[in-house]
Amino acid sequence: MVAVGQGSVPGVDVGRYPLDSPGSAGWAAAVAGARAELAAVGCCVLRGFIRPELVETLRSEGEGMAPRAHYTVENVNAYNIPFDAGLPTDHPGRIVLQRGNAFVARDLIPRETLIQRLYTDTRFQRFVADCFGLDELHEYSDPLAGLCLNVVAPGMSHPWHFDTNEFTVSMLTQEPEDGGVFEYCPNIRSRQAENFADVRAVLTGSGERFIRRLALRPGDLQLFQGRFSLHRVAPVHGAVQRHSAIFAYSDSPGLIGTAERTRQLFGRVTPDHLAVGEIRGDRLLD
Ligand SMILES: O=C(O)CCC(=O)C(=O)O
Ligand SMILES: [Fe+2]
Repeated sequence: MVAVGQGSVPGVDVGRYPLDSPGSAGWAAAVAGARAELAAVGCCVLRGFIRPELVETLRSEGEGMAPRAHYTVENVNAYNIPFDAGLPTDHPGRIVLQRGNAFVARDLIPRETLIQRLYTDTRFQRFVADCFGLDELHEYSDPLAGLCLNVVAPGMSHPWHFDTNEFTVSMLTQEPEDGGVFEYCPNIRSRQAENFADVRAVLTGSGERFIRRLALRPGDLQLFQGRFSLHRVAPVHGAVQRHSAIFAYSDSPGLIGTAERTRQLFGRVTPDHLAVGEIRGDRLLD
Protein backbone atom coordinates (compact mmCIF):
# COMPACT_ATOMS: atom_id res chain seq x y z
CA MET A 1 0.00 0.00 0.00
CA VAL A 2 1.23 3.50 -0.85
CA ALA A 3 1.40 5.74 2.20
CA VAL A 4 -0.72 8.87 2.20
CA GLY A 5 1.38 11.81 3.35
CA GLN A 6 0.84 13.02 6.88
CA GLY A 7 -1.29 16.14 6.93
CA SER A 8 -2.20 15.88 3.25
CA VAL A 9 -5.80 15.63 2.13
CA PRO A 10 -6.27 11.83 1.95
CA GLY A 11 -5.22 10.64 -1.49
CA VAL A 12 -6.07 13.89 -3.28
CA ASP A 13 -3.87 15.20 -6.07
CA VAL A 14 -3.41 18.62 -4.46
CA GLY A 15 -1.20 19.68 -7.37
CA ARG A 16 -4.32 19.66 -9.56
CA TYR A 17 -6.89 20.37 -6.85
CA PRO A 18 -5.29 22.40 -4.03
CA LEU A 19 -7.73 21.44 -1.27
CA ASP A 20 -4.95 22.10 1.20
CA SER A 21 -5.01 25.84 0.43
CA PRO A 22 -8.61 27.10 0.51
CA GLY A 23 -9.01 30.48 -1.12
CA SER A 24 -5.83 30.17 -3.25
CA ALA A 25 -6.05 30.96 -6.97
CA GLY A 26 -5.91 27.25 -7.90
CA TRP A 27 -8.62 26.42 -5.40
CA ALA A 28 -10.86 29.21 -6.66
CA ALA A 29 -10.33 28.11 -10.27
CA ALA A 30 -11.28 24.50 -9.48
CA VAL A 31 -14.41 25.66 -7.66
CA ALA A 32 -15.38 28.07 -10.45
CA GLY A 33 -14.99 25.33 -13.07
CA ALA A 34 -17.16 22.94 -11.06
CA ARG A 35 -19.84 25.55 -10.47
CA ALA A 36 -20.06 26.41 -14.16
CA GLU A 37 -20.51 22.76 -15.16
CA LEU A 38 -23.08 22.17 -12.41
CA ALA A 39 -25.04 25.23 -13.50
CA ALA A 40 -25.02 24.06 -17.12
CA VAL A 41 -25.78 20.33 -16.83
CA GLY A 42 -26.09 19.46 -13.11
CA CYS A 43 -22.97 17.29 -13.30
CA CYS A 44 -19.25 17.80 -12.99
CA VAL A 45 -16.31 15.38 -13.14
CA LEU A 46 -13.00 16.31 -11.54
CA ARG A 47 -10.61 14.10 -13.49
CA GLY A 48 -7.71 12.48 -11.66
CA PHE A 49 -8.86 13.73 -8.26
CA ILE A 50 -7.01 10.88 -6.51
CA ARG A 51 -3.25 10.71 -7.06
CA PRO A 52 -2.40 8.15 -9.76
CA GLU A 53 -0.20 6.08 -7.45
CA LEU A 54 -3.15 5.59 -5.07
CA VAL A 55 -5.74 4.48 -7.64
CA GLU A 56 -4.79 0.81 -7.16
CA THR A 57 -5.18 1.22 -3.37
CA LEU A 58 -8.61 2.73 -3.95
CA ARG A 59 -9.57 -0.22 -6.14
CA SER A 60 -8.24 -2.97 -3.90
CA GLU A 61 -9.81 -1.50 -0.76
CA GLY A 62 -13.17 -1.50 -2.55
CA GLU A 63 -12.63 -5.05 -3.78
CA GLY A 64 -11.88 -6.13 -0.22
CA MET A 65 -15.13 -4.77 1.18
CA ALA A 66 -17.46 -5.62 -1.75
CA PRO A 67 -18.40 -9.09 -0.38
CA ARG A 68 -19.98 -7.27 2.60
CA ALA A 69 -22.61 -5.63 0.38
CA HIS A 70 -26.28 -6.45 0.88
CA TYR A 71 -27.13 -8.36 -2.30
CA THR A 72 -30.78 -8.38 -3.31
CA VAL A 73 -32.81 -7.61 -6.41
CA GLU A 74 -35.67 -5.21 -5.75
CA ASN A 75 -38.54 -4.13 -8.03
CA VAL A 76 -38.55 -0.33 -8.07
CA ASN A 77 -39.65 2.62 -10.18
CA ALA A 78 -37.76 5.77 -11.14
CA TYR A 79 -39.38 7.75 -8.34
CA ASN A 80 -38.93 5.16 -5.57
CA ILE A 81 -42.62 5.41 -4.71
CA PRO A 82 -44.99 2.49 -4.00
CA PHE A 83 -46.55 0.78 -7.03
CA ASP A 84 -49.98 0.89 -5.41
CA ALA A 85 -49.98 4.69 -5.26
CA GLY A 86 -52.94 4.88 -7.66
CA LEU A 87 -50.96 6.38 -10.52
CA PRO A 88 -52.62 7.03 -13.92
CA THR A 89 -52.02 4.21 -16.43
CA ASP A 90 -49.53 6.19 -18.52
CA HIS A 91 -47.52 7.47 -15.52
CA PRO A 92 -43.81 6.56 -15.82
CA GLY A 93 -43.86 5.58 -12.13
CA ARG A 94 -45.79 2.46 -13.21
CA ILE A 95 -42.81 1.14 -15.14
CA VAL A 96 -41.15 -1.64 -13.11
CA LEU A 97 -37.35 -1.65 -13.02
CA GLN A 98 -35.01 -4.10 -11.32
CA ARG A 99 -32.53 -2.60 -8.89
CA GLY A 100 -29.70 -5.10 -8.83
CA ASN A 101 -26.95 -3.00 -7.27
CA ALA A 102 -25.80 -3.70 -3.72
CA PHE A 103 -24.50 -1.32 -1.06
CA VAL A 104 -21.71 -1.87 1.47
CA ALA A 105 -22.85 0.14 4.51
CA ARG A 106 -20.64 2.66 6.22
CA ASP A 107 -20.14 0.59 9.38
CA LEU A 108 -18.59 -2.18 7.26
CA ILE A 109 -16.08 0.14 5.57
CA PRO A 110 -12.80 0.11 7.54
CA ARG A 111 -11.84 3.42 9.13
CA GLU A 112 -8.40 3.53 7.56
CA THR A 113 -9.61 3.21 3.96
CA LEU A 114 -9.13 6.13 1.62
CA ILE A 115 -12.87 6.67 1.10
CA GLN A 116 -13.65 6.70 4.83
CA ARG A 117 -10.83 9.21 5.48
CA LEU A 118 -11.90 11.41 2.58
CA TYR A 119 -15.57 11.41 3.66
CA THR A 120 -14.72 12.89 7.07
CA ASP A 121 -11.96 15.26 5.92
CA THR A 122 -12.96 18.86 6.63
CA ARG A 123 -10.96 20.28 3.69
CA PHE A 124 -12.71 17.90 1.32
CA GLN A 125 -16.07 18.85 2.80
CA ARG A 126 -15.35 22.55 2.48
CA PHE A 127 -14.32 22.16 -1.15
CA VAL A 128 -17.43 20.12 -2.00
CA ALA A 129 -19.68 22.65 -0.23
CA ASP A 130 -18.15 25.48 -2.23
CA CYS A 131 -18.53 23.66 -5.54
CA PHE A 132 -22.24 23.20 -4.81
CA GLY A 133 -22.52 26.77 -3.47
CA LEU A 134 -23.62 25.58 -0.03
CA ASP A 135 -23.00 27.44 3.23
CA GLU A 136 -23.11 24.26 5.24
CA LEU A 137 -22.32 20.63 4.55
CA HIS A 138 -22.89 17.87 7.08
CA GLU A 139 -22.10 14.19 7.21
CA TYR A 140 -25.18 12.05 7.71
CA SER A 141 -25.87 10.89 11.24
CA ASP A 142 -27.03 7.67 9.63
CA PRO A 143 -24.48 5.00 10.61
CA LEU A 144 -25.15 3.02 7.41
CA ALA A 145 -26.06 5.44 4.58
CA GLY A 146 -23.52 8.25 5.05
CA LEU A 147 -20.85 6.49 3.07
CA CYS A 148 -21.44 3.45 0.88
CA LEU A 149 -19.73 1.38 -1.75
CA ASN A 150 -22.14 0.80 -4.61
CA VAL A 151 -21.49 -2.63 -6.13
CA VAL A 152 -22.93 -3.44 -9.56
CA ALA A 153 -22.11 -7.04 -10.45
CA PRO A 154 -22.00 -8.39 -14.03
CA GLY A 155 -25.53 -8.75 -15.40
CA MET A 156 -26.86 -6.16 -12.96
CA SER A 157 -27.64 -2.46 -13.23
CA HIS A 158 -28.60 0.47 -11.03
CA PRO A 159 -31.70 1.44 -12.98
CA TRP A 160 -33.06 4.85 -13.97
CA HIS A 161 -33.99 7.00 -10.96
CA PHE A 162 -34.09 10.44 -9.42
CA ASP A 163 -32.26 10.98 -6.13
CA THR A 164 -34.06 12.15 -3.01
CA ASN A 165 -31.18 14.43 -2.05
CA GLU A 166 -30.33 17.43 -4.18
CA PHE A 167 -26.62 16.70 -4.52
CA THR A 168 -24.44 13.60 -4.63
CA VAL A 169 -20.69 13.11 -4.44
CA SER A 170 -19.29 9.88 -5.85
CA MET A 171 -16.13 8.24 -7.11
CA LEU A 172 -15.62 5.22 -9.30
CA THR A 173 -13.17 2.90 -7.53
CA GLN A 174 -13.24 -0.07 -9.93
CA GLU A 175 -14.13 -0.12 -13.62
CA PRO A 176 -16.05 -3.03 -15.11
CA GLU A 177 -14.63 -4.73 -18.21
CA ASP A 178 -17.57 -3.54 -20.26
CA GLY A 179 -20.84 -1.63 -19.73
CA GLY A 180 -21.68 0.01 -16.43
CA VAL A 181 -21.63 3.48 -17.98
CA PHE A 182 -23.13 6.34 -15.96
CA GLU A 183 -25.95 7.80 -18.05
CA TYR A 184 -27.95 10.90 -17.18
CA CYS A 185 -30.57 13.24 -18.61
CA PRO A 186 -29.63 16.78 -17.58
CA ASN A 187 -32.56 18.59 -15.93
CA ILE A 188 -35.19 16.39 -17.55
CA ARG A 189 -37.51 17.68 -14.81
CA SER A 190 -37.54 20.83 -12.76
CA ARG A 191 -39.05 22.01 -9.51
CA GLN A 192 -41.99 23.27 -11.58
CA ALA A 193 -42.46 20.47 -14.13
CA GLU A 194 -42.24 16.67 -13.92
CA ASN A 195 -42.16 16.23 -17.73
CA PHE A 196 -43.57 12.71 -17.48
CA ALA A 197 -43.64 12.20 -21.26
CA ASP A 198 -39.89 12.80 -21.55
CA VAL A 199 -39.15 10.54 -18.55
CA ARG A 200 -41.37 7.87 -20.04
CA ALA A 201 -39.49 8.11 -23.34
CA VAL A 202 -36.19 7.42 -21.60
CA LEU A 203 -37.59 4.51 -19.56
CA THR A 204 -39.09 2.89 -22.66
CA GLY A 205 -35.96 3.25 -24.81
CA SER A 206 -37.02 6.09 -27.09
CA GLY A 207 -35.38 8.96 -25.21
CA GLU A 208 -31.87 8.80 -26.65
CA ARG A 209 -31.98 12.55 -27.33
CA PHE A 210 -32.06 13.26 -23.60
CA ILE A 211 -29.19 10.96 -22.58
CA ARG A 212 -25.58 11.90 -21.87
CA ARG A 213 -22.88 9.38 -21.02
CA LEU A 214 -19.88 9.82 -18.76
CA ALA A 215 -16.66 7.92 -19.34
CA LEU A 216 -15.55 7.78 -15.71
CA ARG A 217 -12.14 6.53 -14.61
CA PRO A 218 -11.29 5.28 -11.11
CA GLY A 219 -10.22 8.19 -8.93
CA ASP A 220 -12.31 10.81 -10.77
CA LEU A 221 -14.60 12.76 -8.43
CA GLN A 222 -18.17 13.23 -9.63
CA LEU A 223 -20.45 15.99 -8.32
CA PHE A 224 -24.04 15.50 -9.37
CA GLN A 225 -27.47 17.06 -8.85
CA GLY A 226 -29.64 13.97 -9.17
CA ARG A 227 -32.96 15.38 -8.04
CA PHE A 228 -33.78 16.79 -11.48
CA SER A 229 -31.62 14.63 -13.74
CA LEU A 230 -32.84 11.08 -14.31
CA HIS A 231 -29.81 8.77 -14.20
CA ARG A 232 -28.63 5.17 -14.07
CA VAL A 233 -25.66 2.85 -14.15
CA ALA A 234 -26.24 0.82 -17.34
CA PRO A 235 -25.93 -3.00 -17.13
CA VAL A 236 -22.43 -4.24 -16.33
CA HIS A 237 -20.85 -6.83 -18.64
CA GLY A 238 -17.73 -8.97 -18.43
CA ALA A 239 -16.23 -10.60 -15.34
CA VAL A 240 -15.46 -7.55 -13.17
CA GLN A 241 -17.82 -5.73 -10.80
CA ARG A 242 -18.28 -1.96 -11.01
CA HIS A 243 -17.60 -0.24 -7.69
CA SER A 244 -18.27 3.37 -6.74
CA ALA A 245 -18.04 5.20 -3.43
CA ILE A 246 -21.07 7.36 -2.56
CA PHE A 247 -20.24 10.20 -0.17
CA ALA A 248 -23.60 11.36 1.23
CA TYR A 249 -23.85 14.81 2.76
CA SER A 250 -26.68 17.15 3.65
CA ASP A 251 -27.03 20.90 4.07
CA SER A 252 -28.66 20.29 7.45
CA PRO A 253 -27.32 18.21 10.35
CA GLY A 254 -28.71 14.99 11.81
CA LEU A 255 -29.95 13.22 8.69
CA ILE A 256 -30.95 9.59 9.15
CA GLY A 257 -32.99 7.19 7.00
CA THR A 258 -36.32 5.57 7.78
CA ALA A 259 -36.26 2.01 9.14
CA GLU A 260 -38.23 0.79 6.11
CA ARG A 261 -35.89 2.22 3.47
CA THR A 262 -32.81 1.24 5.47
CA ARG A 263 -33.96 -2.38 5.60
CA GLN A 264 -34.48 -2.37 1.81
CA LEU A 265 -31.04 -0.96 1.09
CA PHE A 266 -28.93 -2.71 3.72
CA GLY A 267 -31.01 -5.67 4.92
CA ARG A 268 -30.91 -4.45 8.53
CA VAL A 269 -31.43 -1.43 10.76
CA THR A 270 -29.64 -0.04 13.82
CA PRO A 271 -31.18 1.28 17.08
CA ASP A 272 -30.65 4.80 15.65
CA HIS A 273 -33.05 4.01 12.80
CA LEU A 274 -35.68 2.60 15.14
CA ALA A 275 -35.56 5.75 17.27
CA VAL A 276 -35.97 8.02 14.23
CA GLY A 277 -39.77 8.18 14.18
CA GLU A 278 -39.80 9.47 17.71
CA ILE A 279 -37.06 12.07 17.63
CA ARG A 280 -36.37 13.23 14.09
CA GLY A 281 -39.61 13.14 12.15
CA ASP A 282 -38.54 16.17 10.11
CA ARG A 283 -35.15 15.00 8.94
CA LEU A 284 -35.87 11.78 7.13
CA LEU A 285 -34.07 10.76 3.98
CA ASP A 286 -37.31 9.76 2.28
O1 LIG B 1 -22.83 4.46 -8.44
C1 LIG B 1 -23.06 5.42 -9.18
O2 LIG B 1 -22.22 5.85 -9.98
C2 LIG B 1 -24.39 6.11 -9.13
C3 LIG B 1 -25.09 5.89 -7.83
C4 LIG B 1 -26.42 6.57 -7.71
O3 LIG B 1 -26.99 7.07 -8.64
C5 LIG B 1 -27.06 6.60 -6.38
O4 LIG B 1 -26.55 5.97 -5.43
O5 LIG B 1 -28.10 7.27 -6.25
FE1 LIG C 1 -28.67 8.27 -7.92
